Amino acid sequence: MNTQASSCSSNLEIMEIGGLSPKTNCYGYIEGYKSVNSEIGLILPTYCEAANIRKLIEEIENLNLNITILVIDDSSPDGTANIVRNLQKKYGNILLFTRLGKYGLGTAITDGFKTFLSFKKPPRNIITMDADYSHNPKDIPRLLNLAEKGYDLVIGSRYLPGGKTENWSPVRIMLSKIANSLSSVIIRARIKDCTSGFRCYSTRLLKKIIRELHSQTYEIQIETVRQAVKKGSLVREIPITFANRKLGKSKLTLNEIKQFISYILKAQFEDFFSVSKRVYFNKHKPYLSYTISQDVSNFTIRSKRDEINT
Ligand SMILES: Nc1nc2c(ncn2[C@@H]2O[C@H](COP(=O)(O)OP(=O)(O)OP(=O)(O)O)[C@@H](O)[C@H]2O)c(=O)[nH]1
Ligand SMILES: [Mg+2]
Repeated sequence: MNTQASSCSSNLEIMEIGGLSPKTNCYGYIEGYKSVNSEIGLILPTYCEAANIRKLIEEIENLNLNITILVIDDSSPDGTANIVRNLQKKYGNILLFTRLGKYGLGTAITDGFKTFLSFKKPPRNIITMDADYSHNPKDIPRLLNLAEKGYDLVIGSRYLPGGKTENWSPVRIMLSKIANSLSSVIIRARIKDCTSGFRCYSTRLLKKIIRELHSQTYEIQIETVRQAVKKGSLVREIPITFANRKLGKSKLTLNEIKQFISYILKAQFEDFFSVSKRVYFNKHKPYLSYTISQDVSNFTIRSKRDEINT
C-alpha cells in the first residue's frame, strides 16, 4: 500500500543540488519531501505534457503501490511543472526535478536514475515510462511482478506476440522497426523491442551501468539495453499495447533520429575496436574516471552535469 500518499498541503521542501540555491544559475532543482522512501521508483520525463500529466499520475497513484514518482521536467513552457506541484499538495510521494533547459530524454532518464541512486535507501526497482499516456499504468504491476522474480530489466514490448501499437502512422511504425533492426546489430541478443521506453530496472543493474550512460536523447533506450546485456543481466520482455498519444505533441525530431544513428555507429565502432579502446582508455584513465564519489549510492547531482559525470 502507498503509505506516503497523504493529503499534505504545506511544507514542500526544495532540495538544493550541488550546494547551489535553486535561484542561482544551476542545472536544476528538486522539489518534494526529502523523506520519500519507497520500494519502487518511477521516472516520468516530461516536456510539454500538461495535457496528460495529471490523469497519468492520478492513475498511477490509484494503483496503491509503495512508489515514489519522480517527474523530470525540462522547464516545459506549457506549465507541466505547476500541475505536478499541485499534485504534490495531494500526494506526498511525488518529486519534481526541474531542469533549467531542454536537455533531452536521455539525460532526463539518467538524471532520474542518479536521483534515486543517491537516496540513502534507493528503491529496489526503478520504472521508466512516457508521460503521454502511450504506456498503460495498469501494466506497471506486470513489469514489477517479473522484476520481483529476479529479472534485472523487464521491457514492455510492442513486438512480442500479444503486444501491439495502436493508431500509429505507417511512418512511425516503419521508423520504429528500422530503429529496432539497427539496434539488434549492436545488442546481439534476442530482444524484440529495444526502443521501448516502458521498463523496469533493478537498482542492482543500474548501479553496475550508471557510469556507462552518456546518451542525450532517445538512444538512451538502446544504450541501457546494450549495457545490461554486456553485464550479463537477466532481461525479459512482456507484451504491451502502446497507444499513440492523443494529446500533446511528439518530441521526436530529426535531431533525435540523428543522435540515435550516431550512437549505433559509435557503439558498433567501439565493439569492433574494443581491444584497442581498452588499451587507449587505460592510458588516459584520469579523463575517464568519475569525479563524483565512487560510491554510487552516495553521490549528489551537481550544477553542471556533463563536467561532473563524464
Ligand atoms: N524531460 C524531458 N522529457 C522529454 C524530452 N523529450 C521527450 N521527453 C518526454 O519523453 C517521453 C517520450 O517522448 P515522446 O514525444 O512521447 O516521444 P515518442 O513517444 O517517441 O513520440 P510520440 O509519437 O509523440 O509518442 C514523453 O513523456 C516526453 O514528454 C526532453 O528533452 N526532456
Ligand atoms: Mg510518446
